[in-house]
Amino acid sequence: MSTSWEDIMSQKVPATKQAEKKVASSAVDEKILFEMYRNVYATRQFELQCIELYRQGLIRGYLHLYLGEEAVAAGACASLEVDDYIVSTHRGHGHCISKGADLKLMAAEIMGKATGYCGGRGGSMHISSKATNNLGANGVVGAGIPIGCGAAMGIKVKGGTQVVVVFFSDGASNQGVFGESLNFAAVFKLPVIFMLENNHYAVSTPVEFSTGCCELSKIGPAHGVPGICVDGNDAVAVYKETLQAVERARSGEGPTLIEANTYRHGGHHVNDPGLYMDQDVLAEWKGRDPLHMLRGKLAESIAEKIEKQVDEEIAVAIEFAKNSPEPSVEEFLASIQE
Ligand SMILES: Cc1ncc(C[n+]2csc(CCOP(=O)(O)OP(=O)(O)O)c2C)c(N)n1
Ligand SMILES: [Mg+2]
Repeated sequence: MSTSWEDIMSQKVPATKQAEKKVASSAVDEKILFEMYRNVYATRQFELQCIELYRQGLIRGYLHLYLGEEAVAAGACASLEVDDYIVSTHRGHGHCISKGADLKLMAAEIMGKATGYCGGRGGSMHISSKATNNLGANGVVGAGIPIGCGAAMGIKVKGGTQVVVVFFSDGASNQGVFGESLNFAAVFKLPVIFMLENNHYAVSTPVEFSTGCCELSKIGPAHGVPGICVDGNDAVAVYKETLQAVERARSGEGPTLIEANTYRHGGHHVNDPGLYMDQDVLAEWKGRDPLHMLRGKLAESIAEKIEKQVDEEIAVAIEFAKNSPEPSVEEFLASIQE
């Protein structure tokens, strides 16, 4: 690679030019590769730190980890412009980070501090951010799917050019609202991409135990929505497929369903040891770790620079969160009266 990490990341390319460049080249631009690796690595390290904070009692409530699935969010978000929208899930840290979240505000929110994205009142499962057009995580399985369609309808009504990526998993695909949303999006040719993160489990239930048609991408065509299946552990593959779907949506051709096949690296949440998971299958998936797969595409020196920068950013974010105040009762009462 001829150019350095700093050279590439300091280039200021207007958003429209970036879009042209992404579509024009079939080989993945270095800047996109670096951005994806930054986000995969940041999500991995951020969550490993969150586990430590949880064990110290500094994070309360549920903590659903995205470990093993990081390439889906990183690949999908790399195909988006800053003003495109995403809708996240209860397993949403990777979505937030890949859409450009400020790690300080994320850490503070997860630790329930007043300086967090939602004033510390939402925690891990409810982060949203106007600054990055992240319409938010959702504790209700499947509820983000129609929210994404609503946002896409809003864009269409206003004559905008943005698109919406809705993240959800295999369990959510069995909610009735998924079929309704596919149909609605197809009828109105909405600029929405349904990103189905098939991690093969809904809590402890394997997808084969709950689903008649386990080739989940096939659910799309039944509703008039193209369905594509991609290796969700390969960030580059996810990026390329999403980019095509984004172009389709922007040009008014309507929605796409992408089934990204991936696997959790552990149980459903931080306190679930996941002993019901077949340990041989888990080992196979870990052997195809999305972080290692992407790192292998980068020069060692560049990967190390990205990692050093991210490690420092995470350390600063956690210090910020630890030193931030708890939300006050007065502020809380004032906000609900607004
Ligand atoms: C409507 C609803 N039903 C049940 C639950 C309890 N619940 C929380 S997460 C989860 C599993 C979701 O599985 P999936 O959609 O595959 O997402 P994943 O955890 O794999 O990311 C369930 C059943 C819920 N939060 N909302
Ligand atoms: Mg699942």
